[in-house]
Amino acid sequence: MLFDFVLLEKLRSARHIAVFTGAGVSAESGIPTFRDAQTGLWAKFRAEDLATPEAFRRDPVTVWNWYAWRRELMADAGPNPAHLAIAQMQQVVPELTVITQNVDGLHAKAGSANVIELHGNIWNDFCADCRQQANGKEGTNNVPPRCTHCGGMLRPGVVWFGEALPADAWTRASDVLEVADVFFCIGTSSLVEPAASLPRYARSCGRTVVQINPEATSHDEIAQYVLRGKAGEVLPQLVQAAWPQVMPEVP
Ligand code: BV8
Ligand code: ZN
Repeated sequence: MLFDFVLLEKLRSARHIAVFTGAGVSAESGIPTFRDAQTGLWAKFRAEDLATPEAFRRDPVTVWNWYAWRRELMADAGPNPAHLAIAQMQQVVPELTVITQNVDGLHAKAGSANVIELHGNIWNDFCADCRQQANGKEGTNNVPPRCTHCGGMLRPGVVWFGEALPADAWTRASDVLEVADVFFCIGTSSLVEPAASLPRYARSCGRTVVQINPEATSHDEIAQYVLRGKAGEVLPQLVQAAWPQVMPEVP
C-alpha cells in the first residue's frame, strides 16, 4: 500500500498522536464486532438490547451469560497486528494516547501504555448494589455471582447504553484532542455517542484525522486521509513506511 508523503511527514514530526479505536480493531483477533450479527445462541438478540441496565434488572442471568460468552471469545483472543502496530508507534512517537471504545483489554495486552477505556473493561466486575469491585472470592454457585460485601449481584465493568461514560475517561480523551497532532480513527462505525463525536471534535480543533476502515463511514468526510482496508493490514504497513527503523512485531 502506498501512503501520501505529506501524511508520512506529519506522522514523523508528530509530538502527540491520538488513536481512537472501535470493535473493528479487534475483528482480526476473532472478536465479532458490534454490528456483526450476534452468532449462535445470541442470534435472536441485539447487543443494544442486552447491554443496558434495564436488561440486567429484567433478566440478569441472560445478560450475565452473554458477557460470559463474550469473555470466553476474548479470553482466547490475542492482540493482532493492528494492536501491535499501535503499541510499536509509541516507541517512536514522543506521546501516544489510545482512546478505545472496546472493552476487551487487547490494547494493554499488546503493550500500549496510555489507554483510555471510554466504555469500561469486560474483565472488571463490580457489585450492582454497593459498587464494590469483585475480589474473586464471590464463587460461582450463583449466576450472576453475589457480592461478598452486601450480597448484591455482580455486573460487568462496562458502560451500558443509557449510562454515562466514566467522567475521568471522557475528560482525558477530550483533553488529548486539544494537543494531539494526528488523530487516528480506526475500526469504528461511529454510530455510538458520545464517543462518535470525538473525531468530529478533533477535526474542528484542527487535528489531522486519519480514518482506517474497510468500509465507508460517516467520518470519511471529516478525515483528511481515508485508508481503506483492514487495520491489521494497513497499520503495520503505515508504521513501516513512516518509521522504517521500527521492526514489525508478529503476534
Ligand atoms: C449515554 C460497552 C447519556 C458495552 C458500549 C439516538 C441517537 C444518538 C445517540 C443515542 C440515541 N439513543 C440513545 C443514544 C445514546 C447511546 C447511543 O449512542 N446509542 C446508539 C446505539 C445510537 N449512547 C449511550 O447510551 C452512551 N451513554 O449516552 O449516556 C447519559 C449522560 C449522563 C447521565 C446518564 C446518561 C453509552 C454508550 C456506550 C455503550 N456501550 N460498549 C459492551 O461492550 O457490552 S458501545 C459498543 O458499541 C462497543 O463499545 C463498541 O465499540 C461500540 C461502538 O461500536 P464500534 O466499536 O464502532 O463497532 P461496530 O461494530 O459498530 O463497527 C465496527 C467497525 O469496524 C465497522 O465500521 C467495520 O467496517 C469496521 N471493521 C470491521 N473489520 C475491520 C474494521 N475496521 C478495521 N479493520 C477491520 N479488520
Ligand atoms: Zn455489594
